Amino acid sequence: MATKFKLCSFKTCPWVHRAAIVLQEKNIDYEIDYIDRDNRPAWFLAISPHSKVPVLIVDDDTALFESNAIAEYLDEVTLPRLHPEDALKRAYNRAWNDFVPVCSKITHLTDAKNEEDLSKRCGEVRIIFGKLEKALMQRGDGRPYFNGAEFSLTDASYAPALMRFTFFDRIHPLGLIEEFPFVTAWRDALMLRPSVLSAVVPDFEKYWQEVLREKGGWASQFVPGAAAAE
Ligand SMILES: N[C@@H](CCC(=O)N[C@@H](CS)C(=O)NCC(=O)O)C(=O)O
Repeated sequence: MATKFKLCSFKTCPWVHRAAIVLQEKNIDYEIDYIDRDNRPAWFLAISPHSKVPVLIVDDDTALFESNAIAEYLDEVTLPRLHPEDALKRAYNRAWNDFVPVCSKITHLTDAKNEEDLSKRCGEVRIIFGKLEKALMQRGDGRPYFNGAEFSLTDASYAPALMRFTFFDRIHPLGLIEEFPFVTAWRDALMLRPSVLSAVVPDFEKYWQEVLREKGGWASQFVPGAAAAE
């Protein structure tokens, strides 16, 4: 049995962020190993079937991959439970956790090739926010989190994308999330949650900006201090 869980990571990965939020919510002592994305070590490739992070090394025999499986496992073995007790609510939360991969459309706003492409991508994000708004309105349990007062695995699932959206929105205001008051309030609560803030590298917003600037794509012009694109 490993003495500590080890989370294999890239610094900006939202899926790692999700797993790290769950570790932090449960006060689990863990190590984080940031590996080189462009030169993934052989030991990592041997334990990650699709060569992706996160991987959680649980013990000498077992490494878990897929952020959702990691989150579910941690929730089963360590209190406090972050899934609702009620079976139907739990299933509903799991359904929304399965929906979270669409959030790559949110995090990839940074890949916009020009104004027109950004506007098309914003249209896709608007559809996602519309679906989340409806779910948040229907849940009827009050704010601030997905299920109401209690932070859940579903909050951990969406916080990474909503944080990265917020970073983008701060350097290039889109006026988009404001169309969805429930999503805005949810995002605001998640952006204040200590686990969400501390499950990333220190000064993460600056680091995220630096990565965007270094990528040198069209959207990098919005990073403070960057030269405007032609
Ligand atoms: N479904 C996976 C997605 C993980 C994922 O896409 N990780 C990215 C980093 S953010 C990755 O490792 N990409 C490397 C690659 O695609 O080669 C999960 O939830 O863990």
